[in-house]
Amino acid sequence: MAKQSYTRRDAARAVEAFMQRLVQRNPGEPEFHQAVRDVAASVAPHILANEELRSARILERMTEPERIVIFRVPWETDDGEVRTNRGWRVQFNGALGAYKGGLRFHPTVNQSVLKFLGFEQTLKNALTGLPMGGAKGGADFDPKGRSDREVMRFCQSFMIELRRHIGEDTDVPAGDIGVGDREIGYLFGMLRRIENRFTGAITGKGEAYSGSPLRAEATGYGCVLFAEMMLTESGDGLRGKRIAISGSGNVALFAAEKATELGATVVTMSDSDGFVHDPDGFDRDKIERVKDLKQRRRGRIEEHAKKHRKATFTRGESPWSAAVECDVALPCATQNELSGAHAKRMIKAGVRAVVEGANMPCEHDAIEAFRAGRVLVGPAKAANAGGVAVSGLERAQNASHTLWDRDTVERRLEEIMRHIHDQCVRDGRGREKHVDYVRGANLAGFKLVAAAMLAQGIV
Ligand code: NDP
Ligand code: 2IT
Repeated sequence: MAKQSYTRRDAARAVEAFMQRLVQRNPGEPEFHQAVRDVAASVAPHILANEELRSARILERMTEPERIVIFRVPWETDDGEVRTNRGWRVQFNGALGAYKGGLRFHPTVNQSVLKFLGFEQTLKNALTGLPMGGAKGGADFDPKGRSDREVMRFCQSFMIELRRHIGEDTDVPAGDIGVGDREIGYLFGMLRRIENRFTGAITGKGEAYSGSPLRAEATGYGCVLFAEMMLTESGDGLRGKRIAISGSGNVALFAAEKATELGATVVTMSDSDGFVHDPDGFDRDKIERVKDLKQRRRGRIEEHAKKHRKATFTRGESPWSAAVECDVALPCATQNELSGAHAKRMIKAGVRAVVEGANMPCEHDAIEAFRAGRVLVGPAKAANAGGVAVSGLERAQNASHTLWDRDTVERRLEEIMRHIHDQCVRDGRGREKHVDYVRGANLAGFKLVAAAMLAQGIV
């Protein structure tokens, strides 16, 4: 007992010293600091107990991206005005395979955001068990309000540079916020034209041109499957539960679809304007209508409330700031959308599990509050790994010039989510029954990347 409390104090000191150096080396990158601190806190005791990891300075090396490419993206509006955006690709860690990770187009994109995402992606990809390194990229471009032609010109200009840095065995991008079917199509079209090759260097492609079945659904479906596994592990399930979801994009929509299919009631969805509360629940029909509204018509979630009598729209709030009553919360919009103060109110309102569909949606204080309140937390790098997992399967299908049927992909997705869940339980179960999925995911992912890095020497 005495030995363990000494180790814990020691670990806390080691984390502080490590973070001080990291913050100094990477000034002005709060999201990156936050993501690293979360992992460092989980893995410090393991590193302290392992001389080989310490002397190889594994955590120092793992938190330094292998490469960052920054480039100019000039393009023309429909009115003939010239615009300049900034593009990035952060190739974070290639120890486990070719770099893999999404592209985000959003005005808030900057180097800190992409480094946090690339770092998280490295551990997430490791957890899938597929041979994929971690990367992330994107641009500070806002597709909102732009015509299809403007988005196409932007994507083409972006790809003219990005193509130098990607390839099916080098780095394989996919979608993320602001990069959906339309953008992937334009990006792939330009890549194919420049390369004069039909390559698998982008995933999330349409099924009409060699994309995998179920890639669109994979992140949301995987997240809900993970939530079901977490609840089942603690003796319950999703059936009959009230689920609050934030966002109404790719992840949120398919999470809502799967949750409903498993017998839960989805009571909220949101976008950056505010949230809709529908106490009757978003059934399959309503979800299809939200899909049409947000994905095809590119409208605002508020419209849904106007069409359904009992549904209400609250501008400027989220399901979390309003502490909507629910059993399970699925934050599926963006980073740091759920604060410590929100978490405390949600606990009072009865939330029992929070499963992250978005990347790092919970602030550090929120995670701490949920932990203290014994609320189960499914961390993003485990819970939303279904998307990149099916991207990995798409890559495999493309490399073997074949396409699998939907059932095969669905079975593989379930197996991979089960594998991730079991690794989290293995490394996250303390002496009590309660599973700390945050620690479990961090530690399991870290061990996999660390082992590959150790084997490959100082590179
Ligand atoms: P989409 O662009 O399809 O949807 C994003 C949704 O979140 C929209 O409803 C959007 O509202 C809302 N949103 C975005 N930014 C903000 C913000 N700053 N404040 C409030 N709401 C916001 O993105 P995805 O669904 O693909 O991604 C959502 C999250 O899931 C991200 O964190 C992403 O990194 C993560 N993720 C995505 C994967 C994928 O396969 N796509 C895989 C794993 C994780 P609005 O319409 O108003 O912009
Ligand atoms: O955050 C993520 O895992 C993604 N945006 C998906 C990345 C991918 O390569 O499919």
